[in-house]
Amino acid sequence: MNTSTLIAPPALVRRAEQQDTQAIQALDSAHYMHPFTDHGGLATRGARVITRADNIYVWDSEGKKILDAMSGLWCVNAGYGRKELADAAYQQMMTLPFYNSFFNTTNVPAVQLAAKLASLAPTVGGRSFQHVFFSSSGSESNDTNVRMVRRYWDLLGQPERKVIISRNNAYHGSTMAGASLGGMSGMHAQGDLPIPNITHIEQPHFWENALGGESRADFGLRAARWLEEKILEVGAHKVAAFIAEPVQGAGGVIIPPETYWPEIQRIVDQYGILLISDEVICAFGRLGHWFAYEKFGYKPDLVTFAKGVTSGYIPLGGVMVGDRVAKVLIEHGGEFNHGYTYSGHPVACAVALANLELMERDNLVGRVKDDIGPYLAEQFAELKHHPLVGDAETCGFVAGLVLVKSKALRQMFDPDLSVGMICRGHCFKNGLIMRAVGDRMIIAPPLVMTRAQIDEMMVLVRQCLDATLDDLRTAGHLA
Ligand code: PXG
Repeated sequence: MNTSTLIAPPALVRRAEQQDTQAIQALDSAHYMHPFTDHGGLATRGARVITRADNIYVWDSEGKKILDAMSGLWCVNAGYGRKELADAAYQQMMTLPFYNSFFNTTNVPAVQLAAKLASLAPTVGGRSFQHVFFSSSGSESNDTNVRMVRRYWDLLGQPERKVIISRNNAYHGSTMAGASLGGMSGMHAQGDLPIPNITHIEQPHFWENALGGESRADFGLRAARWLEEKILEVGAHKVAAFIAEPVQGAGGVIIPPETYWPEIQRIVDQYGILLISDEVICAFGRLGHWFAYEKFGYKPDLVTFAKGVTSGYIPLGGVMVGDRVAKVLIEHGGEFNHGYTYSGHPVACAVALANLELMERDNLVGRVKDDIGPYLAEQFAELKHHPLVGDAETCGFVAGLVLVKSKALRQMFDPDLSVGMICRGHCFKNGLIMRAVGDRMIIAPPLVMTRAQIDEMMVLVRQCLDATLDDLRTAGHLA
């Protein structure tokens, strides 16, 4: 059947909510290959069709209202329906919808955004960020990092420094370099990854990797020293950089112990290697700071950003280039043979400027730090009393809880039971979007959320946990 005759695409865009859901699903599975999706399975199940959004809610094609506790995909920091961002895009499109930044050319929004980001990035330990390289996504930005780091060491006469160390269960994107830097075994298994000269150490995941009786502080130091062991194993003279997320996002909201980052800083300083902070999720208020390295007090050389810079309204990413790298590239580099058609896209940059202005005006970063962040932490901590919850942690406006079979024995469920997916199913049914990563349930809500909306979300979270518990008891998996 040629399903494209069912609905003409322009009509689909104009009147999505009045369309027959099944017809949209048929057209979807006939033509649209989704990211990270079992396409055969999706064709059988049919995709959920999201048609509109406002504030912290999205609606599907059946008219169901859903509280989006994942901010789209960790990105809609300013919430949905912000007219200021639509106006900025409209005005920029009418003025200059596109021009490139190659061949000695620039455009005003890109210049203004670079300067704005430089002013927002705090100087730590005398290191500042005066330069920005733009891309359109987190993955592209990490490809830029690989190119930049290797160029840096080449220019310094140390071309043998090629190895970039990352961590298992990290997420750094889905391009060849991004997926290789990432530590997702499922991604490495497809397409001969990682590419050469990328290697991984274990993640600082207290629940999974701490020894019996080990304190968080001791575990944090031990986990950081895995980096030192790897540097010595590879040979310090061959190591170019270490890349890490301040708090792992896609890996399941893994919050490192407080001792972790200071020890990582000691190690990268001792061996002179570059430090890349991948803040695609953690920057722009997510952890209560414009940039997350400030929260943990470490001193990166390069910072990856994307998502929240435009609150996801339009694709934009980039790399904040610290003085140490910028100086070498600018003063000794000549032409850097790297860049994208859409580097410094004027419309994306104009939307980012409007987004940052709005975030400043509404104090979205400050309220995560001092108001709704601490409030979410209090509410989430209460979940530790729930029989299914082994641990519940927050950091700014991300939170994760682990579903366990026995708290006393620190015993997890059999992965084949897919307990996280059972819980996620109840979330959707109850009108809540929460992600499941294995048996970790995670949230990263829009930063505009009110305390009353946090209460509303917590009611839904508890209902989903209770329903999951009922299912497990009924099926005889719990006493
Ligand atoms: N780095 C980090 C830390 C990310 O979280 C990327 C890079 C790649 O960004 P782009 O824009 O190329 O997607 C990300 C993206 C999930 C999920 O399942 C998370 C991301 C992307 C898709 C799914 O939690 N993060």
